[in-house]
Amino acid sequence: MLLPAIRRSRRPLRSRLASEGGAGLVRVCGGYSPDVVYARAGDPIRITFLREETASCSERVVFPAFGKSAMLPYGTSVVVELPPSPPGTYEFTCAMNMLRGRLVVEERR
Ligand SMILES: [Cu+2]
Repeated sequence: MLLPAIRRSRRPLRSRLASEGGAGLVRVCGGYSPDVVYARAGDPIRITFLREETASCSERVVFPAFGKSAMLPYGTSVVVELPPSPPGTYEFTCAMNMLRGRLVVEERR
């Protein structure tokens, strides 16, 4: 977000910041896309999941560090709200810990 558009980055493609009005959209189909979501430290976090498959593996997403999980009905946007958090990387997974993604909370500048 803060990088000039012309600068090439090897980092994974960024979704919009999950802390900016819930714009972090993660599609769920055989995995999480994107599998890295960014938020700013100290801001409430909203991540929207849209599950585009019926495979039961992905029917629940779990945020272990937050003690939070959510069911993801097929084809329905589900918003997961997490509290403002310190900088760090927080994993999210399916209930079997097979599908994995990361929430990266970045220092405020
Ligand atoms: Cu699974």
